[in-house]
Amino acid sequence: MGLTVTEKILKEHLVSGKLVRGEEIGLRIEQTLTQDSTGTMAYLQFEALGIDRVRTKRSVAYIDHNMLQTGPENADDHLYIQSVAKKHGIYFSKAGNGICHQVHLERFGVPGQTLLGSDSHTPTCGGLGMLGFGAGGLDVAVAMAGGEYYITMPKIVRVELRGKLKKGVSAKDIILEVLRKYKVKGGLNKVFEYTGEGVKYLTVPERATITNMGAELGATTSIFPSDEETYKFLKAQGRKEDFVRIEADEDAYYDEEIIIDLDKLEPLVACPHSPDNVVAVSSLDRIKVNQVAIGSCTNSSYMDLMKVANILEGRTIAEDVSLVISPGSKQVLSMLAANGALAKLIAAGARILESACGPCIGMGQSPNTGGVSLRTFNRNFKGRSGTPSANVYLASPEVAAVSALTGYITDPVEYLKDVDIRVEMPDRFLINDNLIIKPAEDGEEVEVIRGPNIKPFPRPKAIGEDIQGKVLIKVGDDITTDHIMPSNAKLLPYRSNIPYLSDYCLVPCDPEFPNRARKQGGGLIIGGHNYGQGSSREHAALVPLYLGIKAVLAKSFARIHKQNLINNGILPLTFSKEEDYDRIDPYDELIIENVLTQLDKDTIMVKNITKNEDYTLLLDITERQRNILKSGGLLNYVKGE
Ligand code: MIC
Ligand code: SF4
Repeated sequence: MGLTVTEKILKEHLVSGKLVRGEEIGLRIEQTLTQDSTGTMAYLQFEALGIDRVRTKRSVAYIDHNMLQTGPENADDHLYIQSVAKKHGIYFSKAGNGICHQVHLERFGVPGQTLLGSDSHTPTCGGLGMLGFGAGGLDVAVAMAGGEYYITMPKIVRVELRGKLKKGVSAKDIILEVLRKYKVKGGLNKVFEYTGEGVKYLTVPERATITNMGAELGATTSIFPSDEETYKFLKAQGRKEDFVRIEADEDAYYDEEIIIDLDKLEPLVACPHSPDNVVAVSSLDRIKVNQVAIGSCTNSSYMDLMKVANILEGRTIAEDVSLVISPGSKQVLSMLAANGALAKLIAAGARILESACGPCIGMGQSPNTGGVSLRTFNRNFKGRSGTPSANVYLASPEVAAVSALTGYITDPVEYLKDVDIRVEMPDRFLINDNLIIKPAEDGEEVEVIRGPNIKPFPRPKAIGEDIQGKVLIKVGDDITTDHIMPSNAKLLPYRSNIPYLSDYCLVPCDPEFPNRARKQGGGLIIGGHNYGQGSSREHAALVPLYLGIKAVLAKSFARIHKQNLINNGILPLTFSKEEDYDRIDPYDELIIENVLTQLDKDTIMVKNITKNEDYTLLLDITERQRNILKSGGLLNYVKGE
């Protein structure tokens, strides 16, 4: 039996386990990336591991999230990351160089290699045939120290792309179509591998849009083959020596298969407040937009923004629309500046933001109260824009640009009939890596600079005899890490200050939660399906840990968050009978007796003291994960403490 692209790369990097669906496998990680809002914590954890030099082929620390610098905290964190990177052998991409995933695709990604990043959109590099995984900071710290990264051997979904996209329809519509079919939890423990004749018509940046937003499926990762287009892209980035061809064998086995007819695809839009709430743009009523935001790691490439410039050229945005554009990288911005496209965008009325995440993570540009914001981003969770009452829609650059002109969400196909929006892949991108700082040859002399905002992170205690506590909150399905540990312009500067963040834990679900948790001296959380979807931020586990949360009982968990809970010594338990979820109420007193003994079993007995009931919950984790829990978290486990 032949192999898929995914299996070929997994096989090359397999350190432990067998490539059998559902089994745990350990992988050798060649590259890592961090960004600043998860990076401070990841490097504090790396330091705690006591390793001098990273043991990866390439590790890069990016500054792209915390860019507003409304106080000294962000700049202090940047200095910390820059100095710690220099000391330990990590490349440092300075503020202004761009969004981690865009820059990594341009300058570092290598087909066939493995990449672990402390950001959920690390699969972006799957666009050039690299196997990228998002993970919590501690997993990335361990990988930097040379440790393997563990995943459940995923099922592999073949996404066959047939035909060719018509004008006005783009890569974003392909991933929105996959999201429409699979929904935000449909990708759990699956890799989405793209094949078919349609692949050859997609450039690497377009492929990266698709693999990037594959994160919203809850997938382990997404990947394209490495072919002529990949070669073209790497050559244009001055990196043709990084090219290797990787294609699936003819007789490769896939667990599932979907076919997307690109010729039939229409412009799509994800409606509030979930990336899988997808409908055809043409089916919408006339929805007036207040803001259009173009950028983010999903759609901020040179090709995307050139298309936007071609659409906006010689036109003016609608009177009531604010159009903000954040180019994905310094490379993109400099190329737009050099060829005059930037002037076209500005002339049409666009507000140009710096090359960073910006509005995507609520760092500025929050919409007006009750406003409609149309964004080329990947997430539209309620409140993420910084305006809880805003309605955020997600769509392609074509839909965004045309809608900015008309003032309402518009299907671009008809509008663009006579507009030439073609963009050729450049033969050579503008390469200037002067914002990428190399690490010191010998880091011993480098002093690590720690600002006053950098506080020690909480360490779990080894698990005791019993876990007893009150149910502090009961939430429904699809709770995101943005609910558990919100991020916005006011909170993001405190990513290295867990005590400060703890005042905001789960506040979007219940403003009283932090106080209650403190008053009760900790307790338990009850969740629905897909608990912890979205961001990889470990803070969504560290902050509950700080507040004394010992276990989360949910109908199901998102992959990265479940691992983050385990890494921080919190039990992720799933209901064996969903009705039990209905039986438990907030303030019920629960007890898990003899936890250490129970940890060796797949089922855990939970007693409801208040209601005098017993429930059987599943502890669906591996032997290794059980040992991590017994040690009181991953850090203790790898240090043998
Ligand atoms: C996001 O898009 O939610 C983030 C902000 O990039 C996060 C990382 C973080 O919370 O810092 C992610 O996707 O992992
Ligand atoms: Fe940044 Fe948004 Fe991408 Fe997260 S999804 S890395 S916040 S641009």
